Amino acid sequence: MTDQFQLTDEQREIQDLARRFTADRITPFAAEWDEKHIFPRDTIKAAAELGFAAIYVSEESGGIALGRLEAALIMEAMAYGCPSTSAFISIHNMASWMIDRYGDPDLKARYLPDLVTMDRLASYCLTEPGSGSDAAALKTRAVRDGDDYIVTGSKQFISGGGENEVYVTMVRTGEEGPKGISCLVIDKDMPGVSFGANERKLGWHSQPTRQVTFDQVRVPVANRVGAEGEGFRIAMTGLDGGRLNIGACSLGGAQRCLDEAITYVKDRKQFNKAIADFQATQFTLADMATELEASRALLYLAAAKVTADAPDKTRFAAMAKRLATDTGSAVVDRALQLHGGYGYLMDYPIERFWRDLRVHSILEGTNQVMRMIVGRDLLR
Ligand code: FAD
Ligand code: 2MC
Repeated sequence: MTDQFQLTDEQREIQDLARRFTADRITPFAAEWDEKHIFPRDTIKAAAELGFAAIYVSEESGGIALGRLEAALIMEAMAYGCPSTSAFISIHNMASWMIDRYGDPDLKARYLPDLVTMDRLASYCLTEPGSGSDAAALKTRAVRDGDDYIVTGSKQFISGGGENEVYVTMVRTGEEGPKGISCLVIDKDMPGVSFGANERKLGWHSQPTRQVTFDQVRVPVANRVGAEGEGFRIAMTGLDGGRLNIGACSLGGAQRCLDEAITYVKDRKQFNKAIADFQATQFTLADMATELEASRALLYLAAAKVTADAPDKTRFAAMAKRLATDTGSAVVDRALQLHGGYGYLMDYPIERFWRDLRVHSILEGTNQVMRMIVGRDLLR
């Protein structure tokens, strides 16, 4: 056995830091955020004080310049308390990294200082009402007018919509398809930006989701991230990391429910025995733990590949997201079953995790799209 399969001391320290933050600032409050639909802006800002707003943003830009495995460890730890809040912080990280990685020095200087501290929060805007999985079919148009673009169109399902100050937005500046797409940073307070109602959702209650509409919004050309026509590639490289984090959020949520189930079955008695004494219960727990560890191992490997910019990183990120999110939901579902009727009540945390994790198989690319990415790469 070599150190290849162990976390380093530094990685363990980061994991411990994120776990302590979660135990103090997230876990005790997450049920109330969910029930009352509270957006915990103060807690999110406190995460930034630990560097968690800019985990893989460079040090020159004020980030902590860690790798994707470290990011996954942080997301997994925070999701143990609240997957929705952890995923929200992940999206901010993804958008900030896109500006740092592809933006020019002026753009970085104007946006990143406030993003790394979370004085301003960032959304990622790709999906539109008519284009979800087929993201390259997006229609929001940006027409050049002197030193500005005039942006018109709508983005659907935007996490943080209406609340966040910065919108990293994919727009059409050229031909149909992926090559006609560019990436612009749009501010909440630019004239012509408006928001739909907060969507009423099954889970992810600790953060708002809204449609964002651009009505002839004048955006400086200086707010473009990368060159014209590079927006789709930039959006996709952002998602390589985002998908790892969403998978990590499922792992953290599922681990919490497994731990809750272990405690519960030792305590709960039926037929004059703890239900933990039934072999059916033990086999269920064994499968939950095994499948979770297997998903975790693949996700950590995929994270290492994204950090290393390996040629197969996109395929591995897609495989890991697909497996971790499907497995996470299956583990939580079995934890709910082991709690019997009590698992269905809001008095226990399981139903919240069940609702929160469900969307991870849909967003940041559905799990069918993940299979499409993997299948295409295998057949290339
Ligand atoms: P569709 O693309 O219409 O898909 C419907 C079904 O058809 C799915 O099962 C899909 O897998 C299947 N399907 C489609 N094409 C194929 C195919 N070729 N082969 C097989 N099956 C296929 N987007 C953002 O840009 N930013 C955000 O911040 C954001 N946050 C979100 C938050 C929430 C709570 C939700 C629910 C969504 C969010 N999204 C966001 C949007 C999300 O990424 C999309 O919902 C997702 O990509 C799927 O798009 P769609 O909903 O239009 O479904
Ligand atoms: N990294 C770098 N480049 C990439 C890439 C990646 N991961 N993926 C694609 N590209 C490039 C690709 O190489 C190609 O460039 P070129 O022609 O120069 O080779 C170009 O982008 C177009 O790629 P495809 O030909 O694969 O494009 P296609 O339109 O067939 O489909 C697909 C791509 C289905 C993978 C993409 O549309 C997709 O990921 N759809 C799902 C949308 C999604 O994930 N939405 C998430 C929204 S965010 C969210 O939900 C949040 C909660 C924040």
